[in-house]
Amino acid sequence: MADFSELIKMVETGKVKMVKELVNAALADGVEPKVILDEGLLPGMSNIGEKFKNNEVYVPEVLIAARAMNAGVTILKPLMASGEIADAGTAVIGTVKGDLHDIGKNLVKMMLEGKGINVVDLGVDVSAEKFVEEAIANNAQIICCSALLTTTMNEMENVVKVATEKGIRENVFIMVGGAPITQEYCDKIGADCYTTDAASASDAAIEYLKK
Ligand code: B1M
Repeated sequence: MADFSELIKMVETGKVKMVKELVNAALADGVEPKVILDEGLLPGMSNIGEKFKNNEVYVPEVLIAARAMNAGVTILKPLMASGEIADAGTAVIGTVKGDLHDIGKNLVKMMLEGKGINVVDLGVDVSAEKFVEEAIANNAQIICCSALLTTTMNEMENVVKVATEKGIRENVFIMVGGAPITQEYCDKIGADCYTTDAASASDAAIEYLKK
């Protein structure tokens, strides 16, 4: 069995060049791309997620680790069958209508990808209708809404309403988060899950997909 400890460390510490070299070396040794992904790249990202959750590292460290993981994924992607690279499930993610803050949303996206979830990033200023249309178009099991403004967070309630109107409410897990969001708010609007940080969001998402 290949030893991925070095690759895991290089992802965690954001060493893009070393990650590329180690991924290429593993491929040259005949290791399956999916094994490199599951046992080298994803655990590296998962480790940094745990540290981030425990305030042992901060946003910049997560961003550089994600960049390193993506450098490895870019090498593996063309070598893997479609669906193999992120087969845990699909989530659509965005920052709600009227809101342009995307740093937290991008962190949640990276953590979800770090769990092997396929993420469709709708960007910022996303209307409730767009969240639901894209969830349907991409057969997503999860909708992730981020909001940083008290003036925009109410669009999350519309996401729940539109999902109900379009008949997908029972089949989609609606996750909400961002600085002004609370568990109480999540319950009030009838969303499924509130988490305080990106790593916890990815834990909750993968737990839901495994059920
Ligand atoms: Co603005 N901004 N901003 N801002 N901004 C805040 C949010 C604010 C609290 C600052 C303040 O007044 N103290 C305030 C909001 C007040 C309120 O509504 N209560 C504010 C304001 C008022 C504004 C403007 C209105 C300012 C103006 O123009 N007068 C304006 C609004 C523009 C708009 O969106 N329409 C504005 C603009 C901007 C910038 C463009 C300059 C910039 C955004 C750049 C960008 O995102 N690309 C900006 C920034 C950077 C901030 C602060 C300083 C930092 C936000 C941030 O990125 N934090 C912020 C003050 C602060 O928080 N100290 C502030 C880091 C990020 C990692 O945290 O996004 O909370 P966060 O994500 C966390 C969790 O919340 C969670 O995970 C992350 C951690 O792991 N999380 C989720 C997030 N989404 C989740 C989803 C989940 C689960 C967890 O499940 C789906």
